Amino acid sequence: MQIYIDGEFFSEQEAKISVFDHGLLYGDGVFEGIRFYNGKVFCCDEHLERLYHSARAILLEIPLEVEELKRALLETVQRNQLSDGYVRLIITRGKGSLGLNPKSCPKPTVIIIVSTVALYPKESYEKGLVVITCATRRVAPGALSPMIKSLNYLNNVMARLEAVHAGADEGLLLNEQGFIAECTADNIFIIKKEIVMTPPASSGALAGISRAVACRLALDMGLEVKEVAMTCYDVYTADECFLTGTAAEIVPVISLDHRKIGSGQPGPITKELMKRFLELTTKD
Ligand code: PXG
Repeated sequence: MQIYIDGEFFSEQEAKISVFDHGLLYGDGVFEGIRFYNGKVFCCDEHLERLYHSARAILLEIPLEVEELKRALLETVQRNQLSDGYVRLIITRGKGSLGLNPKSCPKPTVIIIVSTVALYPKESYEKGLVVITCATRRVAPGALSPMIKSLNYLNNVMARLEAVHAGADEGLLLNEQGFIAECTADNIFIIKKEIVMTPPASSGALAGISRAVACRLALDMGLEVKEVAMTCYDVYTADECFLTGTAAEIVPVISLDHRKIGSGQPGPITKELMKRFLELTTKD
């Protein structure tokens, strides 16, 4: 593996950053998880735009113009000679002193890692996921905006642990008001009477890039698509449910809190969306 750090390439063994990097010390930084299919980076411009917005929101100036960063990303992908995989683009606050003031960090660290992608097992796509509602609430927008894809994932990690301990495949996070925000690294959708619905960003959801793709595909199918604040009741009584995310793509959900959703099998609209998503990522 060839890993990019601040303009240079290193082997996996040689790729190292300082223990004084505030990305490590404070989770001070932002990232993107991006896929490439057949050597082509999927939704590259959308991911870069979100990265620059996340950085701007935390007053972190990425030391490269967007086109320069894009070139570095494409070069890292090419050097790794994988046709399908995953890119982790990370910008940390950089090396500083102990003490959380970012002013002690003169230069952000730019890291690009290319790897094979760890997906849900194939059977999850055929059988669907078992999801539980977590007691851990999604971090409140007033504490840290869930729109920022930051290096602070402890909230999500705690929720994922709850799901693991419960023997579930994924965990659903509610916001402080009890409305559904998202899963630990995926957005959630339900379908009811052929209307495709997903929580708005204001409920605590990340503006997912796969979420936007799924909305577009649903519109192409002639379906109505709505952003609506929803509670667990809406999922329990939905006809279908699925998750979207860069790693997961589109994956069906068959139960929430041990209650069957719809027929308890991946639904027909979900399956059609999965098929169309696959077409999108396999076309050249
Ligand atoms: N919500 C959260 C909290 C996420 O972290 C999504 C929704 C889906 O967004 P996209 O833009 O991917 O459709 C995410 C995405 C990883 C990893 O390595 C995490 C994500 C994406 C890729 C890799 O854990 N999270």
